Amino acid sequence: MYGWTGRILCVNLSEKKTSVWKYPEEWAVNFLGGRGLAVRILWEFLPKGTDPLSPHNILVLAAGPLTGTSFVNSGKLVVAAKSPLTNGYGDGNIGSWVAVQLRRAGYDAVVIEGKATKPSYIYIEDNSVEILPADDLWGLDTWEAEKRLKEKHGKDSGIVLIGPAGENLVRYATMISQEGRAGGRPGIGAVMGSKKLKAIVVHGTNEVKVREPSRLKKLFTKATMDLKSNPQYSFWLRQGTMMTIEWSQENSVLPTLNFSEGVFDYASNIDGYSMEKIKIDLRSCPYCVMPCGNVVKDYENKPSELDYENVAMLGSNIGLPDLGKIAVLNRLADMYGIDTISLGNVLAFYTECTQKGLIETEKMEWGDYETYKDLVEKIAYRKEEGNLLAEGVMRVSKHLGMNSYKFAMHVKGLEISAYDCHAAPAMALAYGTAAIGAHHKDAWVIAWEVKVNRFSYTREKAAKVIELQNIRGAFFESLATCRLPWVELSLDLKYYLEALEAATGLQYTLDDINMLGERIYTLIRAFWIREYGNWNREYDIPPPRWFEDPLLKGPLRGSKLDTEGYQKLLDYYYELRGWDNNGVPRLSTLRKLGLEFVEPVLAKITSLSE
Ligand code: PTT
Ligand code: SF4
Repeated sequence: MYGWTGRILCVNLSEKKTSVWKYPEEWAVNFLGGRGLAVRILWEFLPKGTDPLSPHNILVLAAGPLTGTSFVNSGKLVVAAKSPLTNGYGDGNIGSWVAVQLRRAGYDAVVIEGKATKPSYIYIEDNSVEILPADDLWGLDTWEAEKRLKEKHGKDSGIVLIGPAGENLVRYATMISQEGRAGGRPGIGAVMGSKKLKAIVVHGTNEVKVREPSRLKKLFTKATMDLKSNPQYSFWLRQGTMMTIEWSQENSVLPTLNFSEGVFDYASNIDGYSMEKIKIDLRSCPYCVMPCGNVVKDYENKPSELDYENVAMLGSNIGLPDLGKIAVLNRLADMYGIDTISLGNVLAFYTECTQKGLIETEKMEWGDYETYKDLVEKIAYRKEEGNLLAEGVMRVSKHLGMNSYKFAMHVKGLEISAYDCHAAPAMALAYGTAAIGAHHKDAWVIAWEVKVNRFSYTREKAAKVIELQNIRGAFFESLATCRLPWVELSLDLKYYLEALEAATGLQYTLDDINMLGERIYTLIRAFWIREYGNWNREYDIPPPRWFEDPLLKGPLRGSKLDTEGYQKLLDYYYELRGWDNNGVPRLSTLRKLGLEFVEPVLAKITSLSE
């Protein structure tokens, strides 16, 4: 086998045992790596109904066939587990040297189960794997702990780790790497914390074996030249994802005051140009040729790495108009290891609840920086009201009851990322049907939707969501490389197919990629159904706010989603996916995609249509 190492490292923390598993070649060919491999592993080995915070949950770190080959922007890794936030499939994609080092060490993935008796970390150096004590690291923030691990194991170590939020089982705790890379929105950091696992440190000394090394090198050079000659390249280096603030404001999709509006009066204070004024550095994931890690000096004169999502969720969505202060909240989130998107949702939801008198506490004002800063710490340490807020919007809303569910902005328990959908039905569908709950990574259809008719509910829109989910949510997540060269600088998909062929010797066509998407999406859907049991289409519907409370400001004032229209979109979506009208995959679809092994499990839970 070329491209893949064919080996998965298995670590059982309870038994303090490690082993190497040579996984079936068919898994590599049909699921590629990253997300595809992760869900295949979870389906096979995670006992149905596992409590996500119990030792039985399985944590998967999965690279892809191009990782570590130095192909453009290939230093990415998927981290997955059953999510403590959603109780369904959860993952994230993190840029980290762990991705590269893991493959150099000879593994495509690491699978971690069990629970250590005391704080520990895993140290991997090629075939040598140790479970080491982490008592002196437990309690430290991610920056300090990573610094100490580097002092001990060398600067070039790949390290992913958690902060106090993961240790304290905040349900939206993430993994952090390199101080500003975060991955695993649906609480993958809490899964690590529940296993008393502070960090994973990796060193590899081998080269990843590819079929045609010189062809891959040539492709890398050509792709780099293509990217660098794109007219947008220099502006990308200036602003990266931060350019999206201006775009979102212009298109009335900038999440504002808990997703009640799509425009923010102070958008220009927090956009890419304001960011450029306080920018001090530019960082990147490994092997990146178009770096986008904009580091700014924050309000407390410390470095903080900003992205669009962080700024929109901790800025306009909580009514905070000062980029330096937003950067402080963002830095704290990185140091504690909390997902910024969920955090921005929780803070906004809490503010609105106090304003509506649903919580017996002083009424909060939008943009109240000091209180927000205080709350971030309370959440990380589960202190006072932070203990409830650490549960995430869905559980806080269930706890408070009344009408709070109407403005609790999540799908399946995962808080919504930074695009308002009052006037974007396809994007609402993308959130409704994304693989992990409301995240934009699978289908960022909004860029296309604002150019076509924003208010229509057509079959074409459902088809576009699926097309993007298959390419972004399945192909890129399973290659595990960064998708931004394709999204932002139009790098042709054919490069990736050629690179795959040069690495593995296998020819994948665009049709194969589409099929891969159908297979991975359908298996992920089966996983949700298996874990939920009582599946129904209600789980695929975004919160009532977008259907009931129209926009009050901006050029699209008065807009809201149409309930019937959305149901129609969902019908089209299910039909095109080959799922029944409850969103359950049909037998014929399972068979077409080679997912027959799913059949007996689902058949015990629900009736399967032909
Ligand atoms: C991703 C989500 C995003 S998506 C952002 S900003 W974005 C937030 N970043 C956070 C952060 O930072 N700190 C923190 N404590 N929490 C954060 N939560 C949010 O997490 C990220 C980039 C970005 S920046 C994007 S769009 C692209 N995402 C990719 C993806 O998902 N897949 C892929 N194949 N390539 C991608 N390339 C881009 O990567 P999650 P990163 Mg991320 C500080 O983690 O769980 O997937 O959620 O990985 O290395 O930080 O790179 O405007
Ligand atoms: Fe990482 Fe940004 Fe480069 Fe993608 S474009 S690899 S997210 S630095």
